[in-house]
Amino acid sequence: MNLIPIKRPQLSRRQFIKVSGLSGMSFLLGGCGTPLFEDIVGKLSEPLNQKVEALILNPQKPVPEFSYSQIEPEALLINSFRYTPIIDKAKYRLIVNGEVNNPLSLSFAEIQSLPLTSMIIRHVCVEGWAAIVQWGGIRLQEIVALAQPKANVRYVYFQSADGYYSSWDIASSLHPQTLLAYQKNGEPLPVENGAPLRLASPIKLGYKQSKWITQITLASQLLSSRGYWEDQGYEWFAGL
Ligand SMILES: Nc1nc2c(c(=O)[nH]1)N[C@H]1C(S)=C(S)[C@@H](COP(=O)(O)O)O[C@H]1N2
Ligand SMILES: [Mo]
Repeated sequence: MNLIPIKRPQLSRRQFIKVSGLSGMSFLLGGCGTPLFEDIVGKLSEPLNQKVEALILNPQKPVPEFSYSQIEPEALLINSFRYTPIIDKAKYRLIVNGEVNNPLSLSFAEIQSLPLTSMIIRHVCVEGWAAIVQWGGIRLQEIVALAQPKANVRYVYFQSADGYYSSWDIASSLHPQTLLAYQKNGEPLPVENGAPLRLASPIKLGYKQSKWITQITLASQLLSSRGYWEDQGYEWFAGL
């Protein structure tokens, strides 16, 4: 599915250094060695577009979390509309593109080298079940910031390896508890639950929590294809 007419300017090294605030450092994103990648990530506090910066610097109110003893390891049912795609973590790439100045192609190792956030939240499926789960992963806001979004970004599209797709508003995407998770209840994320990478957030219903994410596209407009379930009449915002 082709969600977004992708306009992807290839910045020169000079331009990249300018927009990202990096200086005097050689870099290569997408296939770069980890030490260099860490240097780039270390510069995340550099200027971003104002709207994104405001949402990150004045974080939205966190949803209260649960304690370890409240985790319900058996309650999270597998809900997959199709098959379970098996993804080789060694070959995996997370593509981040669309309305960004710095398109990304991140390996699983690079994603894991970013700061790990853990949270214990309730997952709620519209089919009438819920589960308290611990998720560990990287905040989506870190990935968005790394990609240097343009000022017109308002939506985030997610594409999954099983053909699933969804879209979120930018504010929910930048919420401090919206994670790209690769751990569940302290263990590596099982493949049925979306390994290598899935969304996990206490502010949206289960069908917004895309599993097996391969591509994140920042967009200025909401298109007619908004999500697998959303396009069949399920509410788009789906807030909890
Ligand atoms: N790629 C993909 N993501 C998906 C789905 C799916 O079918 N494919 N189902 C959604 C629904 S409806 C729910 S409730 C949760 C279930 O997550 P789980 O299987 O890890 O419990 O995944 C969501 N993400
Ligand atoms: Mo669901």
